Amino acid sequence: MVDFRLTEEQQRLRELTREFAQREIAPVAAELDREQKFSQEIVDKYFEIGLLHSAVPEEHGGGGLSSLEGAIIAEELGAACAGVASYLGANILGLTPLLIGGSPELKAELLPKHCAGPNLAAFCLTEPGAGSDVAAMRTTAALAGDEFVINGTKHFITNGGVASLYSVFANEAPELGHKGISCFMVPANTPGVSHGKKEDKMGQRAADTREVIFENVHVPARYRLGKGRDGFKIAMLTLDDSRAGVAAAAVGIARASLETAVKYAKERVQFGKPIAHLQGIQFMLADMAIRVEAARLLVWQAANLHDQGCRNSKESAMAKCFAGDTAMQVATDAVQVLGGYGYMKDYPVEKYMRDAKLHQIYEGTNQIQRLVVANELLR
Ligand code: COS
Repeated sequence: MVDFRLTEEQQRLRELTREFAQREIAPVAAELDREQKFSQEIVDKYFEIGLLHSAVPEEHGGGGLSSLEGAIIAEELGAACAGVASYLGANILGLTPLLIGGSPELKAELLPKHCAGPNLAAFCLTEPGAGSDVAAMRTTAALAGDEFVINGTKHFITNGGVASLYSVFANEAPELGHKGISCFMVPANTPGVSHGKKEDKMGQRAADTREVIFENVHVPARYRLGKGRDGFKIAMLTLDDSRAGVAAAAVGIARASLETAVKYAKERVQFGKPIAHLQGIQFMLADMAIRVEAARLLVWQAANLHDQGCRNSKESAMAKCFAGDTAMQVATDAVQVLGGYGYMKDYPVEKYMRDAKLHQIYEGTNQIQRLVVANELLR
């Protein structure tokens, strides 16, 4: 049976998040964007309503929510401010490798402490010379007694300067390419960890995006996840999971763009009547609405598959690609519906358009998503 209805509990979760996002995030979104300001206050309040660590199982101090529920939340956050959605979501992204590959002992050591407060994690995969090509990473890890020593630089790291815990990918045997990569949990206060300057971004400016530098960083050998040298797979499994959430935030941008355009079209009078009466505008609004619904269905399918324990590489790549492209298209169309006003900062749609662009780039470019889909088709 296919049932697209949310349970009463899920509907309440959506209402709770929407109410929170519209009260605490939307009113400050323009300011955070303008000032390129990260707001810890929002993190604190999001923690207080119990959603910050929502994807972590309850036994480890988290909310125990499913991927589908994570997608419901992410859409609401994305509709309020994609930059904030990005940094709240990056906490879950940073913790997912630990959830996938951590031993029960390591989870028990790190997760309850992290989840007890408004703490953020960060996912340190990308490097200056290793974006789409993960296996080209140059960060190394060397075993020394009962510790690993990590050296290297990660960049474009969301929460880079504000996280207290990093999941860090490093190669133990560079000559083996992706087969040498391991993933390590690294507390931010470990000696040798530092970060670079905050990146000055086109959009999603509320998120703290930086280089994170590891210079002779010693971590206990037990902080290595999985069996070791299986970090590439941990990264791919993490991205399979996280892409649905990122896609959901993109749906949020698209939905907010559509809502703004509909409201404006009903109010804006030209040629003696609201422009909503013009078929040229109506067709644009209809196409925008069709794309939003289709994107949400792909997101829910990808998240639902994950919740059923099925591999969802293809479906999460499809969702991420389609939702990212949808956010860009629908935000651009919203600017067009608002005309000259849409291009001004007095209305939120120019921000939606700038924020949407990143959804075609991060968490794997949309070209990489198409590659993943094609690989699955041609396997
Ligand atoms: N789940 C489990 N295993 C996976 C997997 C997945 N989703 N995808 C690939 N693998 C495995 C493969 O089965 C293969 O295993 P073996 O070595 O045992 O044969 C291994 O990983 C290598 O796979 P592949 O040859 O497909 O890797 P490529 O180097 O060709 O890269 C892409 C694959 C391009 C898809 C990958 O590097 C990628 O997703 N890049 C984008 C990274 C990204 O999203 N960066 C954004 C930063 S995070 S914000």
